[in-house]
Amino acid sequence: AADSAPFGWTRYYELAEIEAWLDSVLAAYPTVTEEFVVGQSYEGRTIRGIKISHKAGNPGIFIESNIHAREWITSASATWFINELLTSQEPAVRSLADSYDWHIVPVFNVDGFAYSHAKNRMWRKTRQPHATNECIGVDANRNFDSHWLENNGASSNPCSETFAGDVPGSEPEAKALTEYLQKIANEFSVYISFHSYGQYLLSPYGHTKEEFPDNYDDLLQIGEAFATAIEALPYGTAYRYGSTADVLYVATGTSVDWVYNELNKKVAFTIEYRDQGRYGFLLPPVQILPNCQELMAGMLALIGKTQEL
Ligand code: ING
Ligand code: ZN
Repeated sequence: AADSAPFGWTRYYELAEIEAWLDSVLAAYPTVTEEFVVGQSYEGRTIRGIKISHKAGNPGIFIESNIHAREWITSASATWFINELLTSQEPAVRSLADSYDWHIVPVFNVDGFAYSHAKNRMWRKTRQPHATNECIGVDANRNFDSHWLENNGASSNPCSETFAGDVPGSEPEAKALTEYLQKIANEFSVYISFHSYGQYLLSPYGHTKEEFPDNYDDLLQIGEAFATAIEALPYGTAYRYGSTADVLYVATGTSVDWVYNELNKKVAFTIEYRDQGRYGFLLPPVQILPNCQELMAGMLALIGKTQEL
C-alpha cells in the first residue's frame, strides 16, 4: 500500500518488517485476504498466517515457511508468492490464485527467526530452554508426532541441531501447528514446507528409506514436472526429487510426514531452495528474485501435475 514502508525482494527483512508488510497486505486486499493465527510461540509471539481466497469452496493449499530460523530465503519467497497471488496479471498465476484457497504462514518459527536476526545468524531451532540442560531449543521439524525419534532420524541430545525434544509436541509452535492443521484439515489437500538449501523437492517418507508411500509414483511424477519447469528457466537451476529419506537423509517427526501420515494428505512436499552450498543459508539477496521465479515455475508445474493425476 502507498502509505506503508517500502517492501520488496532485494534484501531480507526482520520479523517486524514482515509483519508490518502483512498488515498492509491485509488492509489493501480486505475482500480476498483474511488473517489466521496458528498460535503463540514460546516467547509469546503470535504465529500469523494469511488466507487468500478469491472464490468460496476452492481446494486448499497450506504453505509452512521458515520452520528453521536461519533459512531466510523461505520467508522471502513466501511473501513474494503472497504478493504474486494478489497482484500478478499473468494468466497462469491468476488461475492459481483464483482456483485455490491459499493458507500461508511466512514465518513459522518466529522466536528463532527473531534470534537469527538479533544474535545468531545460523540459529535453526526454537528458543525454549531445556529443563535440565544448558542448551536451548528443539528442531521444530523433528518435534511432530509421527515416527518421533525413530531410526536415528533425530537426536535425543538437547545440544544437537536436530534435537527432537523430550516428547513430541514439546514445542508450543509444533503443538500449535498440529492443532491448527487438525482443525482445518478439511480445508486443504496439498501441504508444502519451505526450507533451504540444496535444491530438492522432497516427498514422504522422511522416517524410512525401506518403504515408500502408496502414491510414490505420483509424487515422483510431480517431482519431475517441478524440476523440469525450473530447469527450463534461463538460470538452468537443477532440482533433484524423491523421498526425503532416499535422496537426502532419514528425518523423523517432520511436519510433512506428520501431515501425510496423520492427516492423510497425499500431496505433501518439502522444497529445499537454492543453492547447493556455495552460500548455503546465506543466499545473497540478489538471488531472492531468481529463486522466487523458480518457485512460481515449480509451483505451477506441481499443481498442474497434481490436477492431472
Ligand atoms: N532440511 C530439512 C530438515 O529438516 C527435511 C530436510 C525436510 C527432512 C522435511 C524431512 C522433512 O533437516 C533442512 N535444510 O532443514
Ligand atoms: Zn530447514
